[in-house]
Amino acid sequence: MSMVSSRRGLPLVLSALLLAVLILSAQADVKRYQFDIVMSNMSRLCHAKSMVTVNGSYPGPTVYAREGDRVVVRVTNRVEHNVTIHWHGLKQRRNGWADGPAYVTQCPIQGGAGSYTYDFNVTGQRGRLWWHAHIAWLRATVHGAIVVLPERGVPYPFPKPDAEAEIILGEWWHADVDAVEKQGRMLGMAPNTSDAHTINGKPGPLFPCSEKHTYALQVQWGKTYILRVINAAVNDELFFSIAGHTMTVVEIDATYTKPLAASTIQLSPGQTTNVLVRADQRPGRYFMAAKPFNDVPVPADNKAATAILQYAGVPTSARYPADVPRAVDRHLLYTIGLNVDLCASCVNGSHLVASLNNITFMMPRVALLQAHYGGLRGVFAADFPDRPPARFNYTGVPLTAGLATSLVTRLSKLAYNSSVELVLQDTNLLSVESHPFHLHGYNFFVVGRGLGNFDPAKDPAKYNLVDPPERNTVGVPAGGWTAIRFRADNPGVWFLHCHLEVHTSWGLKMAFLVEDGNGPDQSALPPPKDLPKC
Ligand SMILES: *[C@@H]1O[C@H](CO)[C@@H](O)[C@H](O)[C@H]1NC(C)=O
Ligand SMILES: *[C@@H]1O[C@H](CO)[C@@H](O)[C@H](O)[C@H]1NC(C)=O
Ligand SMILES: *[C@@H]1O[C@H](CO)[C@@H](O)[C@H](O)[C@H]1NC(C)=O
Ligand SMILES: *[C@@H]1O[C@H](CO)[C@@H](O)[C@H](O)[C@H]1NC(C)=O
Ligand SMILES: *[C@@H]1O[C@H](CO)[C@@H](O)[C@H](O)[C@H]1NC(C)=O
Ligand SMILES: *[C@@H]1O[C@H](CO)[C@@H](O)[C@H](O)[C@H]1NC(C)=O
Ligand SMILES: *[C@@H]1O[C@H](CO)[C@@H](O)[C@H](O)[C@H]1NC(C)=O
Ligand SMILES: *[C@@H]1O[C@H](CO)[C@@H](O)[C@H](O)[C@H]1NC(C)=O
Ligand SMILES: *[C@@H]1O[C@H](CO)[C@@H](O)[C@H](O)[C@H]1NC(C)=O
Ligand SMILES: [Cu+2]
Repeated sequence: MSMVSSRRGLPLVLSALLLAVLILSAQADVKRYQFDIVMSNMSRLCHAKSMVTVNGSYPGPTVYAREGDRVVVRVTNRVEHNVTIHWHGLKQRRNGWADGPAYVTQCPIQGGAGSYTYDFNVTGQRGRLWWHAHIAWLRATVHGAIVVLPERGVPYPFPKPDAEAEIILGEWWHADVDAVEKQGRMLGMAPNTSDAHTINGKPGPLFPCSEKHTYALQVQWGKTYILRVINAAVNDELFFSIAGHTMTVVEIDATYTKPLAASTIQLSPGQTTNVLVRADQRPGRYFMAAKPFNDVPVPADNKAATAILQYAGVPTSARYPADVPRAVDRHLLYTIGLNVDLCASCVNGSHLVASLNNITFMMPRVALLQAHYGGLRGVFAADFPDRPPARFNYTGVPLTAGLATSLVTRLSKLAYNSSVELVLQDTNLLSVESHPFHLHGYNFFVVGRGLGNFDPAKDPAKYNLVDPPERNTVGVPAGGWTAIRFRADNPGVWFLHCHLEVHTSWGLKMAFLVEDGNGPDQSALPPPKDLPKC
């Protein structure tokens, strides 16, 4: 009897110990941060400027976490501006309360020491993302990186780099960005363009200023670096390259991707790209450069040769296989328009606006998520149309008459766990232009894109449903279309908007209201007690 039990007991104790070790090693940490929103006097680009920052740094502090961790960031607002912070690309499962876009998921954190604690779990994601203010144009100076390391013991699916570095691309105005935005709004025209682009907050030696503010990354010959490139610019899509060096793209928007060698990468505001770079050239100094992509009003011939570089040792079947919805429950087609509406308070009596399906999104005065779960009526209608009101030759000759839109707050209601296909179609209302679209609360699969008008009879046959890129921000080509798919399994109110801030201000945005499911973990969490009020 005792023999038997001791024989059995030993393996039991051992496996219990092993289990404890496993649980301990997999145990999630709580990462706590305090963000103080303060005015900082910065001298850059031959100009001194008082600007809104987190803790006086530009770019702001990096948030580090490991997959599975809980992140708690208490934000205290010590400036006059209202502020919110968005954790760009974090899926915030059932937890829209921590997502951050002002008047969509929360009322702003008000000046004069208002505070709010963003409390969220980083679940099922690893990689590089970023955080930024999500109100007016404040994100110009209020942004920083988020690093989510893989769970302990889980390697990267590419050779381990020797070191890592952040490359944050930004856009700089000598003037106060609030004033720039307000002036544009008052005139009803495009606001002033920026004065410089920056790499890690610095414009570099080519900028005409006697004092040279230049970021330099020290590398050692023979070593491999991972550069986490983030486009934090407000309005500009940017090219990035390093003289004499090839970059290998291994991750986009915190999703591992097939390695791709490139001499130049392009990022839209909101996108993040991780590249491996081997310091294998003759020792010396090489330029890193970011340059804006200038849209032309006709589809450009952008022929570029691309290749796939498959590293030895990288498994061909991905650890995170693409889970692309094959069947589609809801087909959505949204036209993107640049329009002109009447405006009594504007200098010219009219102003530039932008629209999706001819709707210029009107920001509500209370947060949509709060209104939805608080049962507040009259804040929004949940009847955003699935298709444009009229069919026309979207990308034909420029249309310059009949440009009026309707200014309303309409949301599109999606059934829990329905599979959704959204085709974003650029139009030649005023002019074609490329637009980076960002969806909150989700990653999506980019299943197709093309120039001209989307053809529902022919184009779906060309979709990539096998290994499409998975991301949170995608470019719609000028005079073209992009098709994305996602499964609406995260209940709440989620913002969809162009990530060029100038277009967002003009109303190029809408929100999805994803219904709760019936299961125990299929509804939004209750709101936090310190959620700011409007
Ligand atoms: C920001 O400043 C506050 C107050 O000095 C400090 O407690 C906090 O740790 C700082 N946060 C970061 C992320 O550096
Ligand atoms: C920043 O500079 C402005 C004028 O240049 C000055 O009025 C203000 O007091 C300064 N603020 C701080 C915190 O130094
Ligand atoms: C985070 O995870 C913990 C542990 O599973 C859970 O208790 C908590 O409710 C989660 N918080 C959010 C905001 O999802
Ligand atoms: C915008 O640019 C114009 C022309 O350079 C200048 O006069 C104006 O002051 C600028 N606006 C702001 C808000 O800086
Ligand atoms: C508005 O007025 C300005 C100055 O008179 C003019 O340059 C501009 O073209 C006008 N814009 C529109 C959209 O009518
Ligand atoms: C749309 O307009 C373009 C450019 O004017 C033209 O080439 C094309 O044939 C038109 N398409 C249709 C369906 O009318
Ligand atoms: C867009 O809506 C406005 C306002 O309701 C209307 O005047 C205009 O005709 C509509 N345009 C299209 C293309 O449907
Ligand atoms: C969502 O739908 C997919 C496809 O029908 C199904 O496999 C999955 O189990 C559903 N998930 C939930 C939580 O209902
Ligand atoms: C800040 O937000 C509150 C709540 O929405 C609003 O009443 C107030 O006018 C805003 N203040 C500023 C300076 O925009
Ligand atoms: Cu846009």
